Amino acid sequence: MDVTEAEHAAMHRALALAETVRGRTSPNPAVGAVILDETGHLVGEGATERAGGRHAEVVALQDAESKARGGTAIVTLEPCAHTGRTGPCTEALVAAGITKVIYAVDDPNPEAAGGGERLREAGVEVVSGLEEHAAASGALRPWLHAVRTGRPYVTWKFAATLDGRVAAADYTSRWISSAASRADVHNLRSGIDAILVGSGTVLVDDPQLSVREGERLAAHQPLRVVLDRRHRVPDDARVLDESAETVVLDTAVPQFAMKALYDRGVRHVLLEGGPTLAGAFVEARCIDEVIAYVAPTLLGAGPAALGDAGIGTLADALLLDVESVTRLGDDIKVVARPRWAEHVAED
Ligand code: AOF
Ligand code: ZN
Repeated sequence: MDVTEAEHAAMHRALALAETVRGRTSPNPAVGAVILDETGHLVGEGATERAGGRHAEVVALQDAESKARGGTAIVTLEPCAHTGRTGPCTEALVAAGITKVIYAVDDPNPEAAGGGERLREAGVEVVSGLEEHAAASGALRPWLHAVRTGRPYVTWKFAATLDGRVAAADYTSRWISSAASRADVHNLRSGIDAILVGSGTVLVDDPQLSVREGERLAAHQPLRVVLDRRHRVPDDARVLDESAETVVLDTAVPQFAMKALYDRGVRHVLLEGGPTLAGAFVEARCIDEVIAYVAPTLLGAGPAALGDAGIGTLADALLLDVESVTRLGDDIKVVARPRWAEHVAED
């Protein structure tokens, strides 16, 4: 691959820029872009704005102003060639005098694809596939999944004891996980589109499901979603307070809920509880990623993290591939993916 050290570093910067807008761009992808001038100096950078706003390339070009002329654009996703809510980025790049474009992942969206080819036709040197794995398994992952499957990417998160329980026999559950794990969950929530719980969790825990920065509410709040088929959620539930937007769906069928959320522009869902709902999602194969916070505690009684998922015998056990294992305070964080899930990164 014909790529300099400065260009490679610029791609790492573009990946980091994309991370900063996770959860804030849906239904559009979280993309990062960097402009290097003719001599390889960074002169502009940007990330996707909220849906309907500027694409990453345009933000970076405007940041670079006239210094973009003769320069190189480094983008995590193939520049779009279409006029959607904004004009084609390919034309903006050409008009700014960019002579080389390096991008990580081909755009799978049929409406916007073909940008690489269009740029070559305009005489621009194009390199694709740089850091493709990192980009496809990073900030772009939920969006790529949603484009391919037509439903949001679902991360199921739970905190359990070493013997797999999410509450004690009397249903007390605060706090099983360490302060470090809880801070990590807030960080996770700050980068997703929607948090999903069942009415059982609302009735038992009365969670607010908001994102806090210290004592204060964070500026970006994911949509709160409650599945409440039997209309059990009381009017004074904290999940219905003013801290964020909430939708209550009167279905218990994961596929219907996922379709409704997709239609609202949601591309990444964090499934937070409880065990019955998680069981239904596993049974419906609607889980793409599992994040477990395991505390060095034993309870011996109390509900298990996962309720009945229709698995009756060991041969039918759901197998996961472990992506990472980290220590957070005294807890262990495991990130794993069901074998059935699309392995975007290995494609
Ligand atoms: C973005 N940000 O940085 C890039 C995108 O509806 P539009 O006009 O905003 O177009 C959205 C499509 O553009 C999106 O689905 C993707 O295929 C392409 N690229 N989109 O929001 C960006 N580079
Ligand atoms: Zn674009």
